[in-house]
Amino acid sequence: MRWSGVVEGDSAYFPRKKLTVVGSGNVGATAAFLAAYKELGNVVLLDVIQGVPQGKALDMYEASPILGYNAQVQGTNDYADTADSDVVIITAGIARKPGMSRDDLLATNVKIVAEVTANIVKHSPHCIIIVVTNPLDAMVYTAKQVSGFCRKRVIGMAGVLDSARMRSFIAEKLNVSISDVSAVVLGGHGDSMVPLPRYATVGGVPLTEMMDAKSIAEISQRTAQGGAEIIQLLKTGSAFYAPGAAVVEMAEAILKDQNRILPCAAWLEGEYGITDYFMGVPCKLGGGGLEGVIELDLNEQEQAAMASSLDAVKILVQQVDALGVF
Ligand code: A3D
Repeated sequence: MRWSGVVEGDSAYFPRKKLTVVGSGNVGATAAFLAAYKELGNVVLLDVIQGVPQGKALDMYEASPILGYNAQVQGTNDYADTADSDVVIITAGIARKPGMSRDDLLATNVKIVAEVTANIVKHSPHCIIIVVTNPLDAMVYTAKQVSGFCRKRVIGMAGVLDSARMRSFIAEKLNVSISDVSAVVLGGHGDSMVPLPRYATVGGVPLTEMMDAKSIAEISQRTAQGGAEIIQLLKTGSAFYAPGAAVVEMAEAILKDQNRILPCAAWLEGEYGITDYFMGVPCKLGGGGLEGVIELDLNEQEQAAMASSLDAVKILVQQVDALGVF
């Protein structure tokens, strides 16, 4: 039998999209696996630790005949292998342990994210970067400053996760399918995040008509503490299944040009009265990355919550600037 496959250079050759995940720890490996499983493209998993990204990538590739996905998964310690990625997800850094706030990670992770971003930009000058490393609002700012990319190409993952937590708590409480629950969480990705129950719906019906105010307040509070709740249980690390799924939802929206409306940390240029800070807001994500920001009408209480969340973000940014890393 003879077979002649289509090779590079043929007019019919359509290379797959390329997704790099930096950091092959809990979040990075989960994201890489989900991205491969969803066939978003070929996946490169990079870490500073020798052997771990290679081992995890090989393990994922060996799962592909069972799960039936067509994606190459490559583990590496060399940024040359990430060249010409369409999307790069940054999860490199240290994670929270019990008793630590997200902000405690700042000094260590700024240096890591700055170094990672410089390497990414060198090898994939046209990529779109999605940052996951905490404290998220400070790290996505670091990636934007170091890359010099416009706001369309540097986005932070937080709102998709926080909203998913809120959606799951609502669905659990009302005993309805999570498919019918939509919710949005805005603001920074810290204790001052801003769940917006007024904009949550269940099967199109406003949540405020489906649930009493006390239960809604409890769910909003649990959402804001969602990361800490998992850390208390795990003791040695922080959440990774939902964060991995959340960042892959964003990557999919970009790689498949889906024009999804998802809450993300976006660099604001006047929206919500905020300029030159990242804040969690409803975004349109498509092939160009951040393709738009939706400005919701906020009531006085919601505006005050956004203002105090912005104050928390500003403190983080000041701390980053004071380190003088870039
Ligand atoms: P972990 O399992 O420790 O993995 C981090 C990985 O980064 C490790 O494998 C490290 O070896 C690697 N790493 C460290 N320095 C570098 C470097 N310079 N270059 C490449 N790789 C490096 O942590 P994790 O996966 O649980 O969490 C990763 C980050 O995501 C942490 O900062 C978490 O706090 C953060 N996180 C954010 C969210 C958000 O919602 C924003 C959710 C969950 C985790």
